[in-house]
Amino acid sequence: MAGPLQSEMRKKLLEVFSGAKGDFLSGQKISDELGCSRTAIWKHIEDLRKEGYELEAVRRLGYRIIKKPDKISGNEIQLGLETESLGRYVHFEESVTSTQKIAHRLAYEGTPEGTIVVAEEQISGRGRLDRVWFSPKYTGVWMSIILRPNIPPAQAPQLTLLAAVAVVQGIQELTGLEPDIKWPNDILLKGKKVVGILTELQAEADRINSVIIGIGINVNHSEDQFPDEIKSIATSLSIELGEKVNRAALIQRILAKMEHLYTSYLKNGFGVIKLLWESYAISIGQQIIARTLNGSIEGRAKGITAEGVLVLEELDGTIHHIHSADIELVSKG
Ligand code: BTX
Repeated sequence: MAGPLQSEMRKKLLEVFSGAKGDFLSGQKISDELGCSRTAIWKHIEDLRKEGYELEAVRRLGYRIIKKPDKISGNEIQLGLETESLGRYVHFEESVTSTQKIAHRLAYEGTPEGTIVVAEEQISGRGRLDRVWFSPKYTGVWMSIILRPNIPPAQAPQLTLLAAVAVVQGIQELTGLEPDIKWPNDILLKGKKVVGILTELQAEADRINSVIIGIGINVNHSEDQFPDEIKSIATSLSIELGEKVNRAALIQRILAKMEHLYTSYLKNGFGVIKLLWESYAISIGQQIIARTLNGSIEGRAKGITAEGVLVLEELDGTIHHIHSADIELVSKG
C-alpha cells in the first residue's frame, strides 16, 4: 500500500495529468512539477497502471492518460443522491480490511443513522460464519450501512430481508435485470450469486444500538476475475448484462429504495416487506436442504414467518423454523 508521501505524490501526478487535458506530458516536465527524479516518476506511472489507469508512453513526447479506472468516491455517491438519511454521511476508503469492521467502530463511536462505509477493495471481506467474501478493487460495491432502529433485537433479521428487497429493486431499476432471492441473504442471477448480505448487531439484551448491514455486489467483474473456487457459483451484473454498470449510480438507487422501505417498515411493520420479499424469492414452495450448524434437514420451504424465519416441512409433516442456514434447492417441483 502507498504511504502518505507516496499517495501525496500520486495525487499531484494526477493533478498534473488532469491539467494537461489528455495531451502528452514529457517525463522532464512531470519531474520538474513534482520535484522528483524521472526514475521515481516511472515508478508512480507503473503504480497508476496497476490501479487500472491506461497510460500511453511515446518516446520524446512523454506520457498521457488514455483511460481512467471506473472509480467511486464519497462525492460521486452524494452528488444526485435522493435520500434524506441514508448515505448523507459517507465514509469512503480506497482499501480496507472490511467495511463491516469500520462500520462497527463508527457505530460504536456514535455515528448518525444512515452512515455508510464504502471501499474500492476489501482485503478481508467477510461473509457469514467468518467465510471469505471476495472483494477485488474497482469491480464491486462493498458497502456497510448503519441503522439504529427502535425494534427488539429478535426482529433484526427482518432487516436482512428488507435490504435484499432494496438491492433487487435497485438492480432492476438501473439495469433491467431481474435477480432472485434465495433465503435469507443470497441474490442470484441465473442461479449464480451476484450479491451477498451480512447483517450484524450491536445490541444489549432488549435494545438495539445499531444494525450494520453489509452488502457486497459483484458489478463489473469479468469471468476470469473470479478465483477458481467460486467461478462456477458466482456472476456479476456486467457478465449478465453485457455491459459495465456505473457503481455510484447503483449505490444511489439502492439507498433510495432502502430508505423508502425502511421508513415504511418502521411505520407499518414487516407485512409489506414480507410480501415483496416473497415475490422475489425462488426457494419458497420448493424442495430444499437446509444446512444448519446442527445438521441438515430436507423438506419443502413453506414460506417465511412474520419475523422472517424460514418454515420448512419435512415429508412426515414435521415443521421446522429455521433461523440460520445455507439452502440448497433440490428440485423445481
Ligand atoms: P455468505 O456466507 O452467504 O457467502 C460467502 C460464500 O460465498 C463464500 O464461502 C464463497 O463460497 C462465496 N463467495 C465469496 N465471495 C464471493 C463473491 N464475491 N461473489 C459470489 N460468491 C462469493 C454473504 O456471505 C455475505 C457477504 C457480505 C459481503 C459484504 S461486502 C461489504 C461488507 N463488508 C464485509 O466484510 N462483508 C460485507
